[in-house]
Amino acid sequence: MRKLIQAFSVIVIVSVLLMFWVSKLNSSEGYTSGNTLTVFNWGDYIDEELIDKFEEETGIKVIYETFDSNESMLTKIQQGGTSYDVAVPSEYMIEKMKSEDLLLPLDHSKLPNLKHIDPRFLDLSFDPGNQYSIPYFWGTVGIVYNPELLGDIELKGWNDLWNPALKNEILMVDGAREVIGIGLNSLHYSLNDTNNDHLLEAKAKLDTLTPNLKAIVGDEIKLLMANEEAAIGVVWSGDAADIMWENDKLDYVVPEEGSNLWFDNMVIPKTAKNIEGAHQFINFMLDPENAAQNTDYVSYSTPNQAALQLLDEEVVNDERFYPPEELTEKLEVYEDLGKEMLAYYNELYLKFKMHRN
Ligand code: N2P
Repeated sequence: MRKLIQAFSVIVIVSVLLMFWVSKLNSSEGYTSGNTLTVFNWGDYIDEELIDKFEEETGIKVIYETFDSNESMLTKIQQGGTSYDVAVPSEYMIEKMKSEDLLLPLDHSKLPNLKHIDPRFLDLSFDPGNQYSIPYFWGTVGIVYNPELLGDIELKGWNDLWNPALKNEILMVDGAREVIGIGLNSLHYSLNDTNNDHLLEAKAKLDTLTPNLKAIVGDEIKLLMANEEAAIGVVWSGDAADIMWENDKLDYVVPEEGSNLWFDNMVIPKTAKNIEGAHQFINFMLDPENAAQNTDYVSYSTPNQAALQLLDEEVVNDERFYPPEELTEKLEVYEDLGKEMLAYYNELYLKFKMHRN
Protein backbone atom coordinates (compact mmCIF):
# COMPACT_ATOMS: atom_id res chain seq x y z
CA MET A 1 0.00 0.00 0.00
CA ARG A 2 2.86 2.38 0.93
CA LYS A 3 4.43 1.75 -2.47
CA LEU A 4 1.13 2.50 -4.18
CA ILE A 5 0.81 5.83 -2.31
CA GLN A 6 4.40 6.69 -3.19
CA ALA A 7 3.82 5.91 -6.88
CA PHE A 8 0.60 7.92 -6.84
CA SER A 9 2.38 10.91 -5.24
CA VAL A 10 5.08 10.78 -7.90
CA ILE A 11 2.42 10.77 -10.66
CA VAL A 12 0.66 13.76 -9.05
CA ILE A 13 3.91 15.74 -8.69
CA VAL A 14 5.01 14.97 -12.26
CA SER A 15 1.56 15.97 -13.62
CA VAL A 16 1.60 19.24 -11.68
CA LEU A 17 5.09 20.02 -12.97
CA LEU A 18 4.03 19.15 -16.54
CA MET A 19 0.96 21.38 -16.33
CA PHE A 20 3.11 24.23 -15.02
CA TRP A 21 5.61 23.76 -17.87
CA VAL A 22 2.87 23.65 -20.55
CA SER A 23 1.21 26.80 -19.18
CA LYS A 24 4.62 28.51 -19.23
CA LEU A 25 5.02 27.55 -22.91
CA ASN A 26 1.60 28.94 -23.75
CA SER A 27 2.34 32.27 -22.20
CA SER A 28 5.47 32.88 -24.25
CA GLU A 29 6.95 36.37 -23.94
CA GLY A 30 4.86 37.05 -20.91
CA TYR A 31 1.47 36.95 -22.67
CA THR A 32 -1.17 34.92 -20.93
CA SER A 33 -2.83 32.46 -23.27
CA GLY A 34 -6.22 34.14 -22.89
CA ASN A 35 -4.95 37.54 -23.95
CA THR A 36 -4.67 37.14 -27.69
CA LEU A 37 -6.28 38.95 -30.58
CA THR A 38 -6.74 37.41 -34.03
CA VAL A 39 -6.66 39.99 -36.81
CA PHE A 40 -7.65 39.14 -40.40
CA ASN A 41 -6.53 41.67 -43.01
CA TRP A 42 -5.68 41.98 -46.71
CA GLY A 43 -2.10 41.06 -47.67
CA ASP A 44 0.44 43.93 -47.53
CA TYR A 45 -2.03 46.12 -45.66
CA ILE A 46 -0.33 47.04 -42.38
CA ASP A 47 3.02 48.22 -41.09
CA GLU A 48 3.89 45.23 -38.91
CA GLU A 49 5.80 47.50 -36.52
CA LEU A 50 2.39 48.74 -35.45
CA ILE A 51 1.44 45.22 -34.41
CA ASP A 52 4.54 45.11 -32.17
CA LYS A 53 3.67 48.53 -30.77
CA PHE A 54 0.09 47.43 -30.03
CA GLU A 55 1.36 44.30 -28.29
CA GLU A 56 3.77 46.33 -26.17
CA GLU A 57 1.16 48.92 -25.22
CA THR A 58 -1.60 46.51 -24.34
CA GLY A 59 0.06 43.20 -23.44
CA ILE A 60 -2.23 41.55 -25.99
CA LYS A 61 -0.58 39.04 -28.32
CA VAL A 62 -1.72 39.52 -31.93
CA ILE A 63 -2.19 36.58 -34.25
CA TYR A 64 -2.18 38.14 -37.71
CA GLU A 65 -3.58 36.41 -40.80
CA THR A 66 -4.10 37.71 -44.32
CA PHE A 67 -6.54 37.15 -47.20
CA ASP A 68 -6.53 38.18 -50.86
CA SER A 69 -10.20 38.73 -51.62
CA ASN A 70 -13.42 39.64 -49.86
CA GLU A 71 -14.87 36.32 -50.93
CA SER A 72 -12.09 34.20 -49.41
CA MET A 73 -12.29 36.25 -46.20
CA LEU A 74 -16.03 35.60 -45.97
CA THR A 75 -15.62 31.85 -46.51
CA LYS A 76 -13.07 31.64 -43.68
CA ILE A 77 -15.34 33.56 -41.31
CA GLN A 78 -18.38 31.47 -42.25
CA GLN A 79 -16.45 28.21 -41.76
CA GLY A 80 -15.68 29.35 -38.24
CA GLY A 81 -12.49 27.26 -37.81
CA THR A 82 -10.65 30.33 -36.48
CA SER A 83 -12.46 33.01 -34.48
CA TYR A 84 -11.31 36.30 -35.88
CA ASP A 85 -11.55 39.31 -33.59
CA VAL A 86 -11.02 42.01 -36.23
CA ALA A 87 -11.43 41.76 -40.03
CA VAL A 88 -11.17 44.37 -42.80
CA PRO A 89 -13.76 43.76 -45.55
CA SER A 90 -14.85 46.21 -48.26
CA GLU A 91 -18.20 47.96 -48.30
CA TYR A 92 -20.31 45.51 -50.35
CA MET A 93 -19.01 42.65 -48.22
CA ILE A 94 -19.86 44.55 -45.04
CA GLU A 95 -23.41 44.90 -46.36
CA LYS A 96 -23.52 41.17 -47.03
CA MET A 97 -22.03 40.21 -43.65
CA LYS A 98 -24.54 42.44 -41.91
CA SER A 99 -27.41 40.79 -43.74
CA GLU A 100 -26.05 37.37 -42.76
CA ASP A 101 -25.81 38.48 -39.13
CA LEU A 102 -22.05 37.89 -39.03
CA LEU A 103 -21.05 41.20 -37.43
CA LEU A 104 -21.10 42.54 -33.92
CA PRO A 105 -22.44 46.07 -33.26
CA LEU A 106 -19.54 48.28 -32.16
CA ASP A 107 -19.33 50.15 -28.89
CA HIS A 108 -18.42 53.69 -30.00
CA SER A 109 -17.66 54.71 -26.40
CA LYS A 110 -14.57 52.48 -26.71
CA LEU A 111 -13.48 54.19 -29.92
CA PRO A 112 -12.69 57.80 -28.90
CA ASN A 113 -10.27 58.14 -31.84
CA LEU A 114 -13.18 57.83 -34.25
CA LYS A 115 -13.36 61.64 -34.05
CA HIS A 116 -10.27 61.80 -36.28
CA ILE A 117 -12.06 60.29 -39.28
CA ASP A 118 -13.12 62.73 -41.99
CA PRO A 119 -16.98 62.86 -41.89
CA ARG A 120 -16.90 62.30 -45.65
CA PHE A 121 -16.07 58.63 -44.87
CA LEU A 122 -18.58 58.14 -42.08
CA ASP A 123 -22.22 57.14 -42.18
CA LEU A 124 -22.02 55.73 -45.70
CA SER A 125 -24.91 53.80 -47.18
CA PHE A 126 -23.40 50.35 -46.57
CA ASP A 127 -23.33 50.99 -42.81
CA PRO A 128 -25.46 53.93 -41.59
CA GLY A 129 -24.13 55.37 -38.33
CA ASN A 130 -21.04 53.12 -38.57
CA GLN A 131 -22.79 50.69 -36.32
CA TYR A 132 -20.63 47.79 -37.53
CA SER A 133 -17.62 49.20 -39.33
CA ILE A 134 -14.87 51.79 -39.00
CA PRO A 135 -12.91 53.25 -41.96
CA TYR A 136 -9.40 51.86 -42.57
CA PHE A 137 -8.33 52.79 -46.13
CA TRP A 138 -10.15 53.90 -49.27
CA GLY A 139 -9.38 54.32 -52.94
CA THR A 140 -10.21 53.68 -56.56
CA VAL A 141 -9.52 51.05 -59.21
CA GLY A 142 -7.50 52.29 -62.14
CA ILE A 143 -4.63 51.83 -64.52
CA VAL A 144 -0.98 52.23 -63.58
CA TYR A 145 1.14 52.55 -66.70
CA ASN A 146 4.67 53.03 -67.90
CA PRO A 147 4.68 55.82 -70.53
CA GLU A 148 8.08 54.69 -71.80
CA LEU A 149 6.71 51.29 -72.72
CA LEU A 150 3.53 52.67 -74.28
CA GLY A 151 5.06 54.50 -77.22
CA ASP A 152 2.49 56.92 -78.65
CA ILE A 153 -0.54 55.22 -77.10
CA GLU A 154 -2.47 57.69 -74.97
CA LEU A 155 -4.13 55.92 -72.11
CA LYS A 156 -7.36 57.45 -70.89
CA GLY A 157 -9.88 54.74 -70.35
CA TRP A 158 -10.72 51.07 -70.11
CA ASN A 159 -11.30 50.78 -73.85
CA ASP A 160 -7.67 51.72 -74.54
CA LEU A 161 -6.68 48.38 -73.00
CA TRP A 162 -7.97 46.63 -76.12
CA ASN A 163 -5.42 48.38 -78.37
CA PRO A 164 -3.73 45.59 -80.39
CA ALA A 165 -0.36 47.26 -79.82
CA LEU A 166 -0.63 46.23 -76.15
CA LYS A 167 -0.20 42.51 -76.82
CA ASN A 168 0.89 40.71 -73.65
CA GLU A 169 1.40 44.01 -71.81
CA ILE A 170 -1.35 43.98 -69.18
CA LEU A 171 -1.16 42.69 -65.63
CA MET A 172 -4.45 42.55 -63.82
CA VAL A 173 -5.56 42.48 -60.22
CA ASP A 174 -7.12 39.16 -59.20
CA GLY A 175 -10.63 40.24 -58.20
CA ALA A 176 -13.97 39.07 -59.56
CA ARG A 177 -15.80 42.37 -59.19
CA GLU A 178 -12.82 44.38 -60.43
CA VAL A 179 -12.33 42.34 -63.60
CA ILE A 180 -16.02 41.88 -64.48
CA GLY A 181 -16.27 45.60 -63.67
CA ILE A 182 -13.75 46.43 -66.41
CA GLY A 183 -15.95 44.60 -68.91
CA LEU A 184 -19.09 46.39 -67.64
CA ASN A 185 -17.54 49.86 -67.43
CA SER A 186 -15.95 49.54 -70.85
CA LEU A 187 -19.49 49.07 -72.21
CA HIS A 188 -20.76 51.97 -70.07
CA TYR A 189 -22.79 49.65 -67.85
CA SER A 190 -22.97 49.98 -64.09
CA LEU A 191 -20.56 48.07 -61.84
CA ASN A 192 -23.64 46.79 -60.06
CA ASP A 193 -25.43 45.66 -63.19
CA THR A 194 -27.50 42.51 -62.77
CA ASN A 195 -28.89 42.31 -66.31
CA ASN A 196 -27.81 38.94 -67.66
CA ASP A 197 -27.43 40.15 -71.27
CA HIS A 198 -25.13 42.94 -70.09
CA LEU A 199 -23.10 40.56 -67.94
CA LEU A 200 -22.68 38.07 -70.79
CA GLU A 201 -21.72 40.92 -73.12
CA ALA A 202 -19.12 42.11 -70.59
CA LYS A 203 -17.70 38.59 -70.23
CA ALA A 204 -17.53 38.15 -74.02
CA LYS A 205 -15.77 41.49 -74.35
CA LEU A 206 -13.28 40.54 -71.63
CA ASP A 207 -12.52 37.31 -73.49
CA THR A 208 -11.33 39.41 -76.42
CA LEU A 209 -8.84 41.14 -74.13
CA THR A 210 -6.99 37.85 -73.64
CA PRO A 211 -4.19 38.48 -76.18
CA ASN A 212 -3.20 41.64 -74.31
CA LEU A 213 -3.27 40.00 -70.89
CA LYS A 214 0.09 38.99 -69.55
CA ALA A 215 -1.18 37.66 -66.23
CA ILE A 216 -3.74 37.97 -63.46
CA VAL A 217 -1.78 38.42 -60.25
CA GLY A 218 -2.00 39.16 -56.55
CA ASP A 219 0.19 41.49 -54.49
CA GLU A 220 3.24 40.62 -56.65
CA ILE A 221 1.76 42.98 -59.27
CA LYS A 222 3.61 45.78 -57.42
CA LEU A 223 7.03 44.26 -57.88
CA LEU A 224 6.33 43.28 -61.49
CA MET A 225 5.17 46.78 -62.46
CA ALA A 226 7.96 48.55 -60.58
CA ASN A 227 10.46 46.27 -62.35
CA GLU A 228 8.93 47.21 -65.72
CA GLU A 229 7.86 43.66 -66.54
CA ALA A 230 4.70 45.02 -68.19
CA ALA A 231 3.48 48.36 -69.55
CA ILE A 232 0.11 48.33 -67.80
CA GLY A 233 -1.35 47.19 -64.51
CA VAL A 234 -4.99 47.28 -63.48
CA VAL A 235 -4.71 47.91 -59.76
CA TRP A 236 -6.20 49.35 -56.61
CA SER A 237 -5.01 52.95 -56.28
CA GLY A 238 -2.85 52.32 -53.20
CA ASP A 239 -0.88 49.69 -55.06
CA ALA A 240 -0.32 52.23 -57.84
CA ALA A 241 0.97 54.75 -55.28
CA ASP A 242 3.35 52.13 -53.91
CA ILE A 243 4.56 51.15 -57.40
CA MET A 244 5.11 54.81 -58.32
CA TRP A 245 7.05 55.32 -55.12
CA GLU A 246 9.38 52.53 -56.28
CA ASN A 247 9.52 53.68 -59.91
CA ASP A 248 8.65 57.30 -60.58
CA LYS A 249 8.42 56.88 -64.35
CA LEU A 250 4.98 55.35 -63.91
CA ASP A 251 1.65 57.15 -63.76
CA TYR A 252 -1.92 56.33 -62.66
CA VAL A 253 -5.23 57.14 -64.27
CA VAL A 254 -8.83 56.54 -63.23
CA PRO A 255 -10.52 55.51 -66.50
CA GLU A 256 -12.81 58.03 -68.15
CA GLU A 257 -15.69 55.54 -68.63
CA GLY A 258 -15.96 55.33 -64.84
CA SER A 259 -14.58 53.07 -62.17
CA ASN A 260 -14.94 51.78 -58.66
CA LEU A 261 -14.65 53.78 -55.47
CA TRP A 262 -14.07 51.45 -52.53
CA PHE A 263 -13.86 51.63 -48.77
CA ASP A 264 -12.19 49.02 -46.56
CA ASN A 265 -13.44 49.13 -42.99
CA MET A 266 -12.58 47.33 -39.74
CA VAL A 267 -15.29 45.11 -38.29
CA ILE A 268 -15.69 42.70 -35.38
CA PRO A 269 -17.13 39.35 -36.48
CA LYS A 270 -19.85 37.91 -34.24
CA THR A 271 -17.64 34.91 -33.47
CA ALA A 272 -14.91 37.14 -31.95
CA LYS A 273 -13.50 35.96 -28.63
CA ASN A 274 -11.68 39.13 -27.55
CA ILE A 275 -14.25 41.87 -28.07
CA GLU A 276 -12.57 44.27 -25.66
CA GLY A 277 -9.19 43.76 -27.37
CA ALA A 278 -10.81 44.18 -30.79
CA HIS A 279 -12.11 47.63 -29.79
CA GLN A 280 -8.65 48.47 -28.42
CA PHE A 281 -7.05 47.46 -31.72
CA ILE A 282 -9.51 49.48 -33.83
CA ASN A 283 -9.02 52.52 -31.61
CA PHE A 284 -5.24 52.06 -31.81
CA MET A 285 -5.36 52.04 -35.63
CA LEU A 286 -7.47 55.24 -35.52
CA ASP A 287 -4.84 57.09 -33.52
CA PRO A 288 -3.51 59.82 -35.88
CA GLU A 289 0.16 58.90 -35.42
CA ASN A 290 -0.46 55.22 -35.93
CA ALA A 291 -2.74 55.87 -38.90
CA ALA A 292 -0.10 58.16 -40.45
CA GLN A 293 2.63 55.57 -39.93
CA ASN A 294 0.43 52.90 -41.50
CA THR A 295 -0.45 55.11 -44.46
CA ASP A 296 3.16 55.99 -45.01
CA TYR A 297 4.05 52.31 -45.03
CA VAL A 298 1.27 50.79 -47.18
CA SER A 299 0.75 53.84 -49.46
CA TYR A 300 -3.06 53.56 -49.47
CA SER A 301 -5.26 56.62 -48.85
CA THR A 302 -6.23 57.26 -45.26
CA PRO A 303 -9.68 58.51 -44.22
CA ASN A 304 -8.10 59.86 -41.01
CA GLN A 305 -7.99 63.66 -41.33
CA ALA A 306 -5.74 64.14 -38.31
CA ALA A 307 -3.27 61.65 -39.82
CA LEU A 308 -3.26 63.63 -43.07
CA GLN A 309 -1.73 66.57 -41.20
CA LEU A 310 1.22 64.36 -40.28
CA LEU A 311 1.88 63.11 -43.79
CA ASP A 312 3.99 64.51 -46.59
CA GLU A 313 2.01 67.35 -48.25
CA GLU A 314 2.98 66.16 -51.68
CA VAL A 315 1.33 62.82 -50.98
CA VAL A 316 -1.94 64.12 -49.57
CA ASN A 317 -2.33 66.80 -52.24
CA ASP A 318 -1.94 64.25 -55.02
CA GLU A 319 -5.42 64.09 -56.56
CA ARG A 320 -4.63 60.77 -58.22
CA PHE A 321 -4.73 59.19 -54.76
CA TYR A 322 -6.79 61.69 -52.82
CA PRO A 323 -9.40 62.56 -55.46
CA PRO A 324 -11.75 65.37 -54.44
CA GLU A 325 -15.46 64.75 -53.96
CA GLU A 326 -16.37 66.16 -57.41
CA LEU A 327 -14.39 63.27 -58.85
CA THR A 328 -15.39 60.48 -56.50
CA GLU A 329 -19.05 61.38 -56.98
CA LYS A 330 -18.73 60.16 -60.55
CA LEU A 331 -17.40 56.77 -59.44
CA GLU A 332 -19.43 53.80 -58.30
CA VAL A 333 -19.31 51.92 -55.03
CA TYR A 334 -19.98 48.17 -55.25
CA GLU A 335 -23.27 47.11 -53.77
CA ASP A 336 -24.13 43.77 -52.23
CA LEU A 337 -25.93 42.18 -55.18
CA GLY A 338 -27.26 39.27 -53.17
CA LYS A 339 -25.89 35.79 -52.77
CA GLU A 340 -26.89 34.43 -56.17
CA MET A 341 -25.75 37.41 -58.20
CA LEU A 342 -22.39 37.54 -56.40
CA ALA A 343 -21.95 33.83 -57.10
CA TYR A 344 -22.80 34.52 -60.75
CA TYR A 345 -20.16 37.28 -60.97
CA ASN A 346 -17.63 34.82 -59.53
CA GLU A 347 -18.67 32.13 -61.99
CA LEU A 348 -18.28 34.49 -64.97
CA TYR A 349 -14.90 35.55 -63.64
CA LEU A 350 -13.70 31.95 -63.25
CA LYS A 351 -14.88 31.17 -66.79
CA PHE A 352 -12.98 34.20 -68.05
CA LYS A 353 -9.83 33.01 -66.25
CA MET A 354 -10.27 29.52 -67.71
CA HIS A 355 -10.81 30.93 -71.19
CA ARG A 356 -7.34 32.43 -70.96
CA ASN A 357 -5.59 29.12 -70.44
C1 N2P B 1 -4.09 45.51 -50.21
C2 N2P B 1 -5.36 45.26 -50.92
C3 N2P B 1 -6.32 46.36 -50.80
C4 N2P B 1 -7.65 45.95 -51.21
N1 N2P B 1 -3.07 44.62 -50.64
C5 N2P B 1 -8.55 46.99 -51.71
N2 N2P B 1 -9.83 46.72 -51.31
